[in-house]
Amino acid sequence: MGNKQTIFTDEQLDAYQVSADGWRSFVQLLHARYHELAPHLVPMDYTNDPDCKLPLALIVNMPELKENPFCSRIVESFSEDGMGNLSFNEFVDMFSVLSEMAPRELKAIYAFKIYDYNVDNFLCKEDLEKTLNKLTKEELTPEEVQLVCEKAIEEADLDGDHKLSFADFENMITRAPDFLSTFHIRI
Ligand SMILES: [Ca+2]
Ligand SMILES: [Ca+2]
Repeated sequence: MGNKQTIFTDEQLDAYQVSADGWRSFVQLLHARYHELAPHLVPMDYTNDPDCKLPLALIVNMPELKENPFCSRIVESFSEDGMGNLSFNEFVDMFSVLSEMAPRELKAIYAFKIYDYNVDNFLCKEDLEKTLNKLTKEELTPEEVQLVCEKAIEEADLDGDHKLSFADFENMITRAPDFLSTFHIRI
């Protein structure tokens, strides 16, 4: 089965102690899941890297993703065309990052990207408010959300510019690991 390991190189697999066999069964399992989403579109044979993509609407309906408040944004962030269509390789990348074999650092990079709604490479108060509303299923009042976000920024903002760079964000998730919890999905 052809799969370019775009996210995990052989060296990384070694470093994360994922065996070649373990990786192969993971990819096979994912291929079975990808295939069952659209049996008429997805070929069984991937030796020639077929040009096949599945739309976001099919992927976010998977039971593993359906309940995740960030499912569409997660899928979009692994989609090269930005529309949420995923090739099989992108599908593998996505579930690798979400899996428990992915290092925290890699999850953090994608979490930051997903929470950065206005794509300016910083998490500002508005980004965090949207994120927290989704994480807490809008159970907090707007005042509570505002307060929590202000406090989170105040505590994690190492350079004092009132927004979180990636370095600040890493500082935040060591204090508030819930911000990464939604990026653990077992397939
Ligand atoms: Ca932002
Ligand atoms: Ca900052």
